[in-house]
Amino acid sequence: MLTIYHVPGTRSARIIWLCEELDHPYQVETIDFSPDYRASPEWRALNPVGKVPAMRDDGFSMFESGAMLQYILERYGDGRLRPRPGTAASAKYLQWCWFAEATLARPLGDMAHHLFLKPEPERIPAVVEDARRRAVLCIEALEDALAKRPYLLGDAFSAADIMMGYSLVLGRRVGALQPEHETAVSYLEHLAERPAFRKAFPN
Ligand SMILES: N[C@@H](CCC(=O)N[C@@H](CS)C(=O)NCC(=O)O)C(=O)O
Repeated sequence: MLTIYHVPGTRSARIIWLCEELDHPYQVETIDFSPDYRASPEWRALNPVGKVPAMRDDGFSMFESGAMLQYILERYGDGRLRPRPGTAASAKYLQWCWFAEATLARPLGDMAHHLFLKPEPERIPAVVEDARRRAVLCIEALEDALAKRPYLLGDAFSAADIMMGYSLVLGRRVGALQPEHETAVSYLEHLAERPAFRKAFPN
């Protein structure tokens, strides 16, 4: 059984969301998000840099939420939720998956670290403001792309929307996503209507 090592509200929600969309069986093991547990040899064996999530399937474990998503689609997707590899649509799909994690979530992570993850004396307000500017640039690029279509790839929901959906949940949490970002906010609200999203983010 595919096991998702989970902390509510974190990137492990992407994997629950995907499994729910695919109706693929999985089990959740909720873990302690404390820095001490994440620094433990037990957790480092699953995620060597002490981050969340990790996943186990078929006798191996892995880290990096985007890689888990691609693996699950390759192995269990039967062509669902992503365009056929090697096509122009697949290029755009990959672009948005990577953009969501590597370009948008990066400054959001910096904001999270300097707003609440680091001990208070180590937080640097200037880092938050710089990261906010970088994140807003990404949100504006996303809004341009979504101006004429409901999902990143057009009319069809894809796993790229799962990658982006979590990044926007984080963006809202750290305050980079603001009500003035009307297109991005209504895209996230639209994603949040999906039953699979509600399973991944029950609160
Ligand atoms: N690129 C990694 C990012 C993992 C990540 O930053 N996870 C967050 C929770 S969503 C975390 O563990 N943060 C704690 C930390 O960075 O110390 C992935 O997609 O799995």
